[in-house]
Amino acid sequence: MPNELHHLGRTRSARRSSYLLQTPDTFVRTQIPGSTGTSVIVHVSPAIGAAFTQYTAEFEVGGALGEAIGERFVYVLDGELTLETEVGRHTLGKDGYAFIPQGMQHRLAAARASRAAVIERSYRAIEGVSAPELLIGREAEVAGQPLMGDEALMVRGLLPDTNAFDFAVNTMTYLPGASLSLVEIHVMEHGLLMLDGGGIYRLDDDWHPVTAGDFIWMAPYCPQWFGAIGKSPAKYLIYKDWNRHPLGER
Ligand code: UGY
Ligand code: MN
Repeated sequence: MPNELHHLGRTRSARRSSYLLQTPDTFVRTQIPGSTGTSVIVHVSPAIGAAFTQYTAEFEVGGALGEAIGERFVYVLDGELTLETEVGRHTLGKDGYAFIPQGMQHRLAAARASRAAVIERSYRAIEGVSAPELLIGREAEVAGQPLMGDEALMVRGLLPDTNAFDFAVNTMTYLPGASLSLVEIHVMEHGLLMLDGGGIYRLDDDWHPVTAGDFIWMAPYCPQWFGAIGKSPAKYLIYKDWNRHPLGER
């Protein structure tokens, strides 16, 4: 879509070796095999060096997403999706989510026009630990925990923090003026979708204004910090690889 920011080739999007900031004016839609009536915006994939893929799926009425290659996490941004698996049928409304284990046959279909954040990766099994099972939830029903005791920054862990899971997906909600208490530098990579509000994201040695709708990929060890600005809370959905030995395959 034409956008004023594009006048003379300007955009807030930025691609550096340790991160990608992708703003909606630069989103390009494509299709993936097995899907019908559904476009995807692939935000990150192994093509950029990530060990996972994250995309936004935009479903027309009756649109559907086919099988996943690995394990799949789906978070409904708008609309309503029906998830059919061998063990039953579930309806996911806005803020509803599902974890679908690797190898589980399923179909995700839209009863009305819908959008969802989708994360997929190859599962890293641990000997002696049972693989995770299908999980359905609603973000609003997950209890928030203050990050390092900061009541102005609430974290909701959407998946259980057990060794069965090899990744975490959390929401983080910042009251206006709240910020991370440190510049984090860690081995885990992130896929981050801004859901509400905005602020300033420090990525590596750069500071970027960010707002709802933006996507960020942070490579392992990318220095990162966020401060919320504005009169309403800032909230993002964030993926990280988790609970695995660093010497294993990524
Ligand atoms: O979980 C995290 O690493 C999170 N605190 N990182 C972030 O918000 N950039
Ligand atoms: Mn982090």
